[in-house]
Amino acid sequence: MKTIKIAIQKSGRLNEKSVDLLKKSGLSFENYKSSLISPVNNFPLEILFLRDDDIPEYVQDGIADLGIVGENVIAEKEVDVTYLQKLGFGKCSLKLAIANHSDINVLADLNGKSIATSYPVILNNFLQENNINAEIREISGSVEISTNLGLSDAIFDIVSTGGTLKSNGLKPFAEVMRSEAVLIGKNGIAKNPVVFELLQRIQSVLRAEQ
Ligand code: PRT
Ligand code: ZN
Repeated sequence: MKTIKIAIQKSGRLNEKSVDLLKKSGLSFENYKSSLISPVNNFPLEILFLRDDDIPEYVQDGIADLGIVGENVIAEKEVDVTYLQKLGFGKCSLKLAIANHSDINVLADLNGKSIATSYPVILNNFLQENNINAEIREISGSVEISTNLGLSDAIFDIVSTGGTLKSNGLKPFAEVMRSEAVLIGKNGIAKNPVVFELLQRIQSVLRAEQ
């Protein structure tokens, strides 16, 4: 039988907890050093270490059978994959935020304004659902400083503690989506006996941690 591949984040906020979860599920492997693929020594599985942005498409296209990634990234890529399990870590929220002294008070005030974000697809869907006509400025990082620099009237970004917003003179304005890390699979993979066994183990780790 073909070895099942699971894609996890190579480095960043989800790497350590993804590795921990798989290790607690009884899998023995080396965490990412320089090799992008690690075989699991005691289970018919290979771990692929990727940028989180690439994981949804790799799973949709079947290059990986499974993946661990934030719901925000899945929503942004608009992929067709199967949700297998919420994992309870990487929790955050995607929010619109404005400057403390902003004259924006209600959603409709965003009409004609510009919003900076790294999540243009999620933002565009939200604006369309709410009949708001605003300009989306896509930037790849440090979204929080764009308002101070006069590049945008509002931002749309991930918030967890809210500390980054605060230290940049911004305040949350509206929550658009909540997110946490999830286990996804390519469509149809849940029937695979190796995947079934792994899912059982993951679920018993999650139950024990509750
Ligand atoms: O290199 P790679 O592309 O793989 O990683 P990345 O830099 O794109 O992502 P990374 O590692 O920063 O985050 C991975 C995932 O963690 C995200 O896609 C979210 O699902 C989840 N997550 C949870 C977060 C946060 N919490 C978070 N706080 N992702 C980012 N942040 C950032 C946010 O962008 C903002 O700049 O932290 C800042 C805000 O934090 P607070 O606590 O000040 O509000
Ligand atoms: Zn990323």
